[in-house]
Amino acid sequence: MKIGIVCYPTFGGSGVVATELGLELSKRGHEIHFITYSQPVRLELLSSNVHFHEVHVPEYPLFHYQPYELALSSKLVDMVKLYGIELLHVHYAIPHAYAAYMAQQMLKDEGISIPIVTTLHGTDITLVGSHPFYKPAVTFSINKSDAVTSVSESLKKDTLRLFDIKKEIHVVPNFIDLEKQEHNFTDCQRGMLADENERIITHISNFREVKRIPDVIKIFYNIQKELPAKLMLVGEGPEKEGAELLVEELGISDRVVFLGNSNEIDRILCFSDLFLLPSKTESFGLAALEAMASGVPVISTNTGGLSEVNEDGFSGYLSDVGDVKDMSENAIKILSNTDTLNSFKANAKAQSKKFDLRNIVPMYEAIYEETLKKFLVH
Ligand code: GMT
Repeated sequence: MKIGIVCYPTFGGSGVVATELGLELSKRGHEIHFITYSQPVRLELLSSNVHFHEVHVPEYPLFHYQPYELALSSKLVDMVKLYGIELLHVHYAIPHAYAAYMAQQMLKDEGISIPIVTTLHGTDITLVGSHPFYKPAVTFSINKSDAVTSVSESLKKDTLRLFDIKKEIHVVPNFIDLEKQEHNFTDCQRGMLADENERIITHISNFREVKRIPDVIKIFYNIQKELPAKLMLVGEGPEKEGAELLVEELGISDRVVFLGNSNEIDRILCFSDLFLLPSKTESFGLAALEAMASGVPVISTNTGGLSEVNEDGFSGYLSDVGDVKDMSENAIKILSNTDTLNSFKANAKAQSKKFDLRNIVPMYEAIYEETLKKFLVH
């Protein structure tokens, strides 16, 4: 099948999922065309089955806002015609589902039919999409998609609660390539960042307010009072400056390392003992799954889809949003005894197996086939 994938090319979870999905589909014989404004960060290897088409938005002084969705829909039309793309899979409703619908209508005018599969990732629904400024356009684009998927049951419920949706929503959870994980980094080189007796705690995100970075730091502050530990903060975003100030204020600068954005997440997780994700909202929590696949237990909140990923008392613990005390106590419970830590590490790995890409990617393939079949009949 020739599939066009539209996504954000950044370090955000939706872009990562879209890229890993495209790469796996290409291995399974499909021809994949990534169409976005720059090369997705995890798209390192281009092969004869994987193409990347950049969307340019020409600067024009008259435009106060550059019209990306216009440029994207035009690019989609051109690429569908040039490469004979049979289906568009758009990740993140805003503005991708909207632009894809426009492309679909333009192509229809030229006698070309192409179905759209839209995957909802979370913030396009829970934070941005439901804002009154966007809601009518988001509702319209979801309802006009030929198939709709969401990354968790919780996100499906939120979508149905917040929007007037007439389409069936298929839940297809995010996934992880466990085989790739197995082969990566047997030599973790943890000595480069921490002493032998120190526990390594990690947080990875885009440092937006929703990630509750001050909670990450406060939980770590409580942990390091009880046992020797280091905190690795991975990512960049608006909350980073405040985080640096809080770390200094608490007098723990020598125990906190800011690593910035990284393409070496596997390497960092390889030497981590515990992952912190105290988010205010999280439709799935791909970062938590990536941690678990590396055998790192997760201390998270119980918001959104996190309880579908992290099993309380098994792969880690879940607490209410903002309950720093409970999250700190749970973290210390796991970290203070090596046997307990090792059994949580093994459990985390076992839990991640539920999300092996070999089980999940065929779910997308089945949706593509079903959608194409229905679409061609009409
Ligand atoms: O969490 C973010 O800020 C990034 C965001 C995105 O759209 O890239 O992540 C969302 O999609 C991920 C992939 O499906 C999910 O794992 C994240 O839970 C979800 N984020 C939120 O719901 C806040």
